[in-house]
Amino acid sequence: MKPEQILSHEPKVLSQEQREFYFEHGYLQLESFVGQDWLDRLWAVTNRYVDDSRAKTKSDKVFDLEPNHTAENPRLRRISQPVGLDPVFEEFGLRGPIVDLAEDLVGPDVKYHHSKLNMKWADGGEEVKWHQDIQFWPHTNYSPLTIGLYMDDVDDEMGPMGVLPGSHKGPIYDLYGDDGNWVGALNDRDHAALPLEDAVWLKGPKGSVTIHNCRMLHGSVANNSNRGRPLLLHTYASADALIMADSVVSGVRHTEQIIRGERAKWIHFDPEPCLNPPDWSKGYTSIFALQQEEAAE
Ligand SMILES: O=C(O)CCC(=O)C(=O)O
Repeated sequence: MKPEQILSHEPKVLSQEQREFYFEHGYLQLESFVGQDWLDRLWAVTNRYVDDSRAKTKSDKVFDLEPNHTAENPRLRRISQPVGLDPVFEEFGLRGPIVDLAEDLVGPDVKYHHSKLNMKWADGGEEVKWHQDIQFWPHTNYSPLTIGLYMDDVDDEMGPMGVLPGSHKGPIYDLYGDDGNWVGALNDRDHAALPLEDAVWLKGPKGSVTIHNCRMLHGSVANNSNRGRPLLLHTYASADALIMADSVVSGVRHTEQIIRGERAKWIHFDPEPCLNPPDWSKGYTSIFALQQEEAAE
C-alpha cells in the first residue's frame, strides 16, 4: 500500500500530522504511550526470564548473553522472540496498544513479523552499530516498521536508540564486510560518511515508544550508566509485503500472522533492490554477536 492509501484510512490513535511525519522522516516517538498496568505485567515476566538466565552459561535461541554473564551477575543482551515465549508478551505484541500504531502506519491489514527485548544492561551494555533492518529480512516492499517500548526511563547516558531522519529515503547499504562475511552494520567508510550530527536520540520516560521504518539508519551507543535500558521491539508489516529471503525468524511462533484485517489478495512490489542476507538456516546468533564479531558455535 502506498502512503497516500494508508493515509486515506481513518487513524486509530495517531494524528494525520504524526502519520505524515513518519512517512516524511521515517520515524516517530511518542512519550509515555504505554501505561503502568502494561509495564507492570511486562516487567513481571521479564524479571522471571532474567532469573532463568542465571542458569545459562552460553547464548541460545532465547537468551543472548554478554560474554561476562554469570549466575550471580546476569548480563543479558537480549531476550529473543518474547512474543512466542509467554502469553503476556504475546498479548502485548499481537493485541496490545502498539498494534494500533502499526495499523495507522502500514494500513488496515497488519502482519506480525518478530519481536525482541534488548536489555542493554547497566555498566557497559553493548552498542548497536549503525545499520538498517530490512537487509536482515527483505520483503517485497518497504512497509515493515519496528515499534520499540522503553520499559524504563531512558536518558542520554543509557545508550538510547538514535535515528537519522530521512535516511529511509536514501540508499540501502551493504552490510557485508570487505571479506564477504555478513557484519550486520555499515562498514567504516559508509559509517564515516554519515551526517551523525543530524542524528535524533530517542529517549523518554518509561512507556515511551519509538517507531522506525525498516530502511531507517539507526544505532545506539553502549550503556555506561548504572541503570539498564530495556527496549522491547516488535516488527510489523503491511499484509501485502511478503518475505523474500530465508528469514532470521523462519519457524518463529506467530511470524507472518495477520493480526489486523485480512490476508492480502495482491502482493505489493517495490522495485528498489534489497541486499540479500546470508542463508540464516545455517545459523544465526544475534546482531550483537555478529557486530562484535564473536565466533559462532
Ligand atoms: O537496541 C537498540 O538500541 C537498537 C536495536 C536494533 O537496532 C536492533 O536490535 O536491530
